Amino acid sequence: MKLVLATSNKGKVREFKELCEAFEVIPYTELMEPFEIIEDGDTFAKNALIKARAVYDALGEDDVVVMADDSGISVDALGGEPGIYSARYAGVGASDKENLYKLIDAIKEKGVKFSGAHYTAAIAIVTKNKERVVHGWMYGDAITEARGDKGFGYDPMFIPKGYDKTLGELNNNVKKELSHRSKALKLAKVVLQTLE
Ligand code: ITT
Repeated sequence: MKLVLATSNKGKVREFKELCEAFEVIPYTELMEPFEIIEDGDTFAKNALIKARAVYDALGEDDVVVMADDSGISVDALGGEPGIYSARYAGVGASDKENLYKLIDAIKEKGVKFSGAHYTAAIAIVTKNKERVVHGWMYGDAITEARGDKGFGYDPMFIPKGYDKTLGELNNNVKKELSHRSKALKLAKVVLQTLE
C-alpha cells in the first residue's frame, strides 16, 4: 500500500515523516509536478478532503492511500481568525513570515499583549472505497512577538498551554507530543489500520 501525502508544505512533510516512522509517507510532489488545488471549503475538514481527493484523482491508481492535512491557528481576541484562512492571512501566496507578522500586528491592534489561541488540524484519508476525516487540536496563547526558529508557520508566536516558551523555542519533541497534527495523526493511524 502506497501512502501519499497531499501537501506541498515542507514543514508538514517534515512533521508527518517524524510522526510516521513505522511506515513510509511519500509527498505527492515527489510523484508529480505540484498543481494548484482550490481550497474553497468552509471548514478544515472540507478543505482536507478537497486536497486528498484532488491528489487521489491525479494519481489515477487504485491501490493508493492519500492523506491531506488542512490546518490553521484561531485567535480568541480576533474572534477565531485567521482559522481556515491561516495560509493566506497576509494575502494569496504570502510567506510564513508575512503571515506571522500580520497576525502579531492584528493582536497588537486589539490592545493586548497575548490572547488565547488554538491550532486545528483536519487529516483526510482517501482510498478507492473510503473517505475519512479526523481532527486534532492544541491550545495555548498567541503572543505579540516572534521567538525562536523551530517548527514553521505561526510557531514562533505560539506558547502551548503549560509552557512558558514558544514552539519556536521549545525542543521539537514537545510539539511532536502535543501538537494538533500529532493528535489527528494518532487517530489517522487507527483508520489506516482498518484499511489493511
Ligand atoms: P498544503 O495546503 O499544501 O498542505 P498549506 O501551507 O497551504 O499547505 P494549509 O492550507 O493547511 O496548508 O494552511 C495551514 C496554515 O496554517 C499555514 O499558514 C501554516 O503555516 C499554518 N499552520 C498549520 N499548522 C501549523 C503548525 O503546526 N505550526 C505553525 N503553523 C501552522
